[in-house]
Amino acid sequence: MVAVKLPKEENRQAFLKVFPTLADEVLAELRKYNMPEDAYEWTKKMLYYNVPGGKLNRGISVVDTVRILKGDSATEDDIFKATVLGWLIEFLQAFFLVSDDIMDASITRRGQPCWYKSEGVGMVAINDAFILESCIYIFLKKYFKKTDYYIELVELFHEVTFQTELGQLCDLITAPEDDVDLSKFSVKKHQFIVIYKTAYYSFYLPVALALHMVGVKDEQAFKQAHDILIPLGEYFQVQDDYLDCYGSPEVIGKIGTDIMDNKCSWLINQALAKANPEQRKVLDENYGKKNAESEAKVKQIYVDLDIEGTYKAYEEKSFNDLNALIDQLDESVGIKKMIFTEFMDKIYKRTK
Ligand code: GPP
Ligand code: MG
Ligand code: MG
Ligand code: MG
Repeated sequence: MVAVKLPKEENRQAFLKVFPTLADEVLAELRKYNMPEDAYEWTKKMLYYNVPGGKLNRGISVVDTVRILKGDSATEDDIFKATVLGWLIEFLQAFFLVSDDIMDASITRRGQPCWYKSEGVGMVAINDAFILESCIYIFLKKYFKKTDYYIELVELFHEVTFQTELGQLCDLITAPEDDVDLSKFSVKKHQFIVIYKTAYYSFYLPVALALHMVGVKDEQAFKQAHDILIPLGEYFQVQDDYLDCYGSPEVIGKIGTDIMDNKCSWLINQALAKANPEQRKVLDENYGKKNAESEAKVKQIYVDLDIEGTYKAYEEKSFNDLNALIDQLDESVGIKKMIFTEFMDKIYKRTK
């Protein structure tokens, strides 16, 4: 029998402790294929550089959710399996981030150079991203092939990966480098992009994995979880857009690129809705330009329009709306309100 809730730091340490075991298992696969020593060392460095250094919220959420759902009946084996599934989301996240940083021409990630920017890596990072994705299926086979929910896990990872790639596609084609056209942006378009590129893999996936693990079969459980986790994920990505401009790089571990990258960010959509013709002209002339002066002009318009104030009001309203949604959930289908309040606790008013 294991406790329903562990102190936060203890939980994180227990989660982290499993990573070296998983890294060793990937490396054992390389040995099996007689990989040359330099490729073995490369992969070892790549795994440690890209997988464990983040907040780990997504991964730890699987463990938290299994603890909440199983309560006193959770065994050590349940917690281990949930930890492995949690790490698989972290591998998926590493695959996405390594690729996203190339596509967004980002500079730093988690307080260090992006992997493709680090010494001697460059475009090898594309293949490394593919390897990170492959690891997911190696572990699913190793730890879950004998379970009766193996195929559900495999299909879920495939589906959520595809959804994220579709979101990333829209994110990219709404932000062409050489054709800034702010009339293509809208709040609706932003909402579609963020739900697909972030909400599915960051919020729906951890809970859906946990539901499969504990044997929930009722479609209603998945639907109700989906209907609360997607808006939660949307709120989380609005925070990410806000922090891209207003977060401190030392705290968020990355340097914002959204204005220079011509991104359909939440902030620019709010600014477009509030701008007078003169301000609109400044935005049209400076958004998406790859120089610091133009970026500063856009940021000044955000200040003049009090976009920070608009964000604070949005944050407050989202908090209330999401709590109201959580309150309406029907626990009889196999979910618990506490799963979702835990998520809220992790992200409300986050600064990183
Ligand atoms: C976050 O966008 C979305 C992702 C990291 C998903 C990427 C998906 C792929 C299929 C590669 P972002 O660019 O705003 O994130 P960040 O601000 O962390 O760079
Ligand atoms: Mg991106
Ligand atoms: Mg990015
Ligand atoms: Mg971002």
